Amino acid sequence: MDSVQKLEVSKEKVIALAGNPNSGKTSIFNNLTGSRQHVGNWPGVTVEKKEGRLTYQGVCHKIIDLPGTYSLGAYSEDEVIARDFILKEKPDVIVSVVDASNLERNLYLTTQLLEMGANVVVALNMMDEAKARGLNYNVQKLSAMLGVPVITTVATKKEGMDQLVAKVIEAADAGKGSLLKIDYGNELEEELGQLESTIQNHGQLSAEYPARWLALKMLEEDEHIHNEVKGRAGTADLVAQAEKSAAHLLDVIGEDTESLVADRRYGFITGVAKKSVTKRESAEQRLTRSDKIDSIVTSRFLGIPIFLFAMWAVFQFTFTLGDPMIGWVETFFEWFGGLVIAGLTAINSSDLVISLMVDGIIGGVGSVLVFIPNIFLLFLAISFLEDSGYMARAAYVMDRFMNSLGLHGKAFIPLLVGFGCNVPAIMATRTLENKRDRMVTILIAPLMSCGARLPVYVLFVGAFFSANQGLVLFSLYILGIVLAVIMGKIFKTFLFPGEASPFVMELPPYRIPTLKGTFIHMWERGSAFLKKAGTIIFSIVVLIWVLSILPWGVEYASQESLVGKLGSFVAPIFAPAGFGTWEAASALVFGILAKEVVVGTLGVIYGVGEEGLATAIQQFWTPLAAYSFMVMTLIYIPCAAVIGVIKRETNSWKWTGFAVGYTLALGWLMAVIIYQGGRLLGLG
Ligand code: BGO
Repeated sequence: MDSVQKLEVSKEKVIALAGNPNSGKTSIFNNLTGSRQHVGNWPGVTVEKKEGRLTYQGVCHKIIDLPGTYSLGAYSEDEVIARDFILKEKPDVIVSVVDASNLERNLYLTTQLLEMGANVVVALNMMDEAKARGLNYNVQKLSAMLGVPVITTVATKKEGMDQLVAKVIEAADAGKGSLLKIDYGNELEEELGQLESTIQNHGQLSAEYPARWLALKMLEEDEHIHNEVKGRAGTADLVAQAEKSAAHLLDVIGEDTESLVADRRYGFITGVAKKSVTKRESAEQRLTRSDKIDSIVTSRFLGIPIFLFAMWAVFQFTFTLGDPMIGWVETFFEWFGGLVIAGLTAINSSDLVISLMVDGIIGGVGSVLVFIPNIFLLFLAISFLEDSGYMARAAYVMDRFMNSLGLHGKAFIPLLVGFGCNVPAIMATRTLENKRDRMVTILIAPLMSCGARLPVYVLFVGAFFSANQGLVLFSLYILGIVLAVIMGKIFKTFLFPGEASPFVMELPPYRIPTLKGTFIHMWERGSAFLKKAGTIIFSIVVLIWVLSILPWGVEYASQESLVGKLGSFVAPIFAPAGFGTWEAASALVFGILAKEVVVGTLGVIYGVGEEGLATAIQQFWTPLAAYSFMVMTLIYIPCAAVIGVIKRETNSWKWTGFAVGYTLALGWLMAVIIYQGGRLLGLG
């Protein structure tokens, strides 16, 4: 008997109850412990500490009632007690008592527990109240999104108690919980990642605290944690790094990290609530400002039209403001070209050097740089939409649409990133846990029209479709999205079948973006293009120039030059698509190195001259052929950097080769269909 009792005592698990005041925590505590309660104080303070015992299948467990709190910051004694107990005593299970009639407010504490990596079981209490208020729960979804068991209870009627106890013991036996990772946005995540690695180098700290949680608290400048870390030996580097990061974030975001974290956490919670609870509308139900806007922006019928309108408005903005700026940059390069010729002639430079400078470098790099204003304006508009909170809604709307096709909705976030550049888009697929969903998204991401394709569009749209610039550009971006969805469906059905895993789309509250923040985000994206123009594109146009003057003695950039011969060899393939000239073919071949180079190559071959590149291409393309050429540029073979990142992320040459092959075939097919179809309709 004695030995049995000893065995039972050694198995005793510690179960803590956490929850907001009035969530029904005491009622659940009483139900679980019956009369076996002990009331005392938490050490060193006058806050009441209640402990009790629960016997389940002959095994006794200790139940601790934590003080009722809304959060686990360090603002009140109650919060500090609850937090310290979780961190230091590491209870086997925490029952997060949630008032189901007030899910969003209550989940704030739950998400904090999950971010600490606690082993949580949610008691979704007051289900009777929730029902009376017309709330309908999808408990399975809620549980899948939080990644922990959720048991519905009505504590006053002892409903759900047996299931709760069984689940709690099961969780206690299973051991550690899973760590919830809320996405705190690029800037914060970057700083968080760096701080996390530094923490991991401090063995003692990372053994005591979850590294990501500690990093977050340090960035939030949580005084309690700050002092705790500061008090340890050898943490000066960590403290200094955290202070520097927090100051940097304050500068970039324009608000303190704590508010940003709270916003994002509520964004996550709003996403969870939106998917797991439906409300029977009642007139008194108060809608917050964001809810009111969302009721229109994410509505079933208006969501997609509003998204399309927003995209159209972005392109209209890009052109209306960008057009005059192109003129200024062109004038600058004409002037600069003239200056270089005059300078080089004055110092008796050879014709070859003048040609390299004027035809090669200024013609090639200059013809790409001309479109920098459009690229920056596009990124300005996208940054504005992102910072305002709209992009998250666009992803939410598309999530529903993608889900209806059996695709993973979260895939749309990386795809939206692809509007800037496909490289980070493919890297962003790491947020998809399921390998199959991830592969599908990697394969379709290159179909999203990145900023590097923009110079090609702006050149051709300006030359051939001046009356409907925004609309034509819009059609190309939409074509990219539509093809991505169609190909995604095909890949998902035939190559990577399987159920989509559940996920939460964060919906942060709407806000008016700050001018500084929007410009910083625009600069972060746009400056990469400037850098690229000065390095990669510069090198490639010099290479193309060399190929244009060889073999020695040939007429510059003629069909007999090496570039001409290469283009002529490939050109027949493109004849059915309407652009079977050697110039177009070599532009596409070199465009594989970087998409802007399509324009750069044309710049080198035609020269920017006095009449400009746009006038030059008007002689060789018809509007229909120009459109099919733009479609080809959009779809065919991802650029070298994207091919590289696909290889790295898929770790497979087979799938990298597949991405190259299918985009080439699809691009060619679409261009031919558009060109031949257009001709049949008498368009060219
Ligand atoms: C009073 N359903 C309903 N409807 N009520 C519940 C439930 C539930 O599932 N669970 C708890 N309550 P605590 P904290 C009260 O005390 O356990 C009720 O702070 C009253 N008291 O009965 O104390 C519970 O420990 C007079 O209500 O929560 C209690 O987390 C009139 O929610 C309240 C009406 O529960 C808070 C209610 C004198």
